[in-house]
Amino acid sequence: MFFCLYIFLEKFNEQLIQYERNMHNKLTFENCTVRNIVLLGRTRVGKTTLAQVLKHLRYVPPQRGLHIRTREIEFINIASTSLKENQDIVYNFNIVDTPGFYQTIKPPDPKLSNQGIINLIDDYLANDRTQIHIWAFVVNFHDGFSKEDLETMILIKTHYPTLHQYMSLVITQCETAGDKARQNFVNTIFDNPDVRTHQLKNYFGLQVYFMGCLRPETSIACNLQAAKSELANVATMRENFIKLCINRKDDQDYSQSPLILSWKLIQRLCWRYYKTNRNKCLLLGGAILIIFMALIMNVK
Ligand SMILES: Nc1nc2c(ncn2[C@@H]2O[C@H](COP(=O)(O)OP(=O)(O)OP(=O)(O)O)[C@@H](O)[C@H]2O)c(=O)[nH]1
Ligand SMILES: [Mg+2]
Repeated sequence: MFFCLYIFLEKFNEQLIQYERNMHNKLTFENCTVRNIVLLGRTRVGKTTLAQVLKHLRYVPPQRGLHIRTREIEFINIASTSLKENQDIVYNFNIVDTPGFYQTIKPPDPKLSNQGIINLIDDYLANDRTQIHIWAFVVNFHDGFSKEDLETMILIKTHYPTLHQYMSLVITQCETAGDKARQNFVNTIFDNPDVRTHQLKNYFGLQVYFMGCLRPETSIACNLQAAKSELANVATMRENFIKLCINRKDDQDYSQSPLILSWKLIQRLCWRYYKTNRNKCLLLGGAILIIFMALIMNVK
């Protein structure tokens, strides 16, 4: 009896599918496998360039300037079907490009403090998307490992101490660097006494990746030979990073507990209120203290 019902349902579904095909329905949707990736690091290291290269291999950034580029959290959403060989999966990458720490600005422009940037990221985690598959801490090969990079790493580790399973170190501007030079650079970072003291190597549980882009100088000079060599290197590095993203399992995501998020939100709201209503808060604090003292004296 159940078997007959099953056969009947199968046939019914088959006929409906056939009917839908004949209708030439173009408005169909696929399920997406989502990967959320957050880029962090000092200003000017190449976070935005990295996001753009993931989107478009041949991306050429503007020539290097001194001042910040990303002023608030920006989202780059990209999707592709052909990332894993022989598998028809649609991958949807949401790349979260954050403003860089230790900002350098032209004088009249407002500057975000490091704590201000942490607050922006916390707000994003609390309000938008809390499941992050990969956090990428970005450092620039060309600039070397600076004091600000080190302090940014320590700040991130102090503020998000449980991220090590989700954290990768990405070294950008490696399009012309050989394997040996890259490895030396990684050794310089991990041999740094402060990096050792703060046990930062273990914090990058997802290991080290390299990135780069077509250099603006090569593009301006229309140097085809150099462009081909840079592009080949970028393609390999980009592929390795994309493989890291797609090979994460669906349950390998970082989400802060709602309790911690709510507590951080309350702290920030109180702090904001205090900054705008300092006198009221001092009066209120004083009143609470007096009531508290009076209660203790009464109990005695
Ligand atoms: N050749 C080369 N140049 C790069 C690379 N990444 C960044 N740059 C240069 O560095 C500049 C700054 O890069 P951005 O991607 O804007 O840096 P950012 O980390 O997003 O900076 P903020 O938004 O200020 O935090 C770019 O305009 C490029 O000139 C890279 O991989 N290769
Ligand atoms: Mg940027």
